[in-house]
Amino acid sequence: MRVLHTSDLHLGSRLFSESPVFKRVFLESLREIAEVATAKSCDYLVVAGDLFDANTLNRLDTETILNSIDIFRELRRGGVRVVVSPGNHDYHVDENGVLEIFERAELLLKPRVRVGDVIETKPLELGDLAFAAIPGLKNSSEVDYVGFRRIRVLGASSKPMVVMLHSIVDIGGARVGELVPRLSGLKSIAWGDVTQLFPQARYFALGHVHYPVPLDRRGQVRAAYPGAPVGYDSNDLLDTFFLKSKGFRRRVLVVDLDKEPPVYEAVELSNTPDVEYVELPERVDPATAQNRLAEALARLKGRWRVVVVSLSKGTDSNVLNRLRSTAEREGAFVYFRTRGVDDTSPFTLPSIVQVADLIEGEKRLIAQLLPRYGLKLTPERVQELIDMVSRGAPLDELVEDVVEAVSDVG
Ligand SMILES: [Mn+2]
Repeated sequence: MRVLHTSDLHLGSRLFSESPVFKRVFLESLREIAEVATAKSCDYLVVAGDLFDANTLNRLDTETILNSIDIFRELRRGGVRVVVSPGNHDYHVDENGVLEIFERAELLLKPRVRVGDVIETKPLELGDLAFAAIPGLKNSSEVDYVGFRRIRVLGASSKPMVVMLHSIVDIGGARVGELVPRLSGLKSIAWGDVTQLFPQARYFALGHVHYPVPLDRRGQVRAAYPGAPVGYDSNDLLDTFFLKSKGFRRRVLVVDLDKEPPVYEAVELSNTPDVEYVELPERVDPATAQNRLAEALARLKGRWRVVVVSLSKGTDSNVLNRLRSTAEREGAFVYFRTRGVDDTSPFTLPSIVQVADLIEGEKRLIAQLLPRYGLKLTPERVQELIDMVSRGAPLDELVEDVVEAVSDVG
């Protein structure tokens, strides 16, 4: 049995949304991954979370939906079965999100998972294998579920198991935070905890970490992160640049599960961004900036040429406009990062204290705004409604509550 393991495709991501051309890179990379699965005679395409960037259809564009349907249908016709577990971006609490729609249309298979006081996970038997999933959750709370033993594996299966896990896991005692500095200091799942939970696991197909771990091109593994094919923010683009400087491209893993321990081969993708990085000095003049961009563009090969430009806060907007139009003319994409503003890692979560401050600040702001709109609601009630939206509460329930709240005004 051979599986193609990928994760974090983030289809429908807004990363390149301003560019009608670059928007397509997510789908093109999915197409290439499907081709690799077929070319390498994989029985399964395993996506360990965040296949989609959002969890409901209305937050994804039609092109993304239609093209993904086409690609999954081709895979099915070719005899490759697609098994997907939810990540923190596409997990839907009521199990009626985009993954469930694709599942119902028989375009993908999804091991059953229910999140309540405990996470109940039911392995899905397919052929000679069983697939189990632990989803990625908001604020990485799946780490606590595992740590506090609040996971229940339902139904016994004697088949070798692929455990699809969307979280930060310290593989074999190696702390991911030490391997990927941007993740250091974040809570993670202990290796001993997952191996104890899933004693019959042959392979842990991990997702959530966008950087490939291990980096070697082939070897024996019990658990691995293939990394994101494209990523979803400029930090991922910088990681792509960093990987290139070490001689690596973004990749998927072909894992042979008949071997014990499994043997993997990293297949590098060509239909993903080739990235260069340029740091512009303070008060840079337009000519110098343009030269630096031209040099970077000349170093880029391939179809998706991306330059990440780091600049200081006060950089003249004329400079930005010129760089943007130069890149566009060249069929490339330029991504600006402002020093001192965009440096923070997207993985850094604010501490609980900061979150409490945010909620207080939000309440004060709402209190100031409400009279302006002639509304007599309490700020707390508005916050409840905001919470309902962010929890993804069903629309009819939401509308009902809003109507009720507004009619309270009298
Ligand atoms: Mn994720």
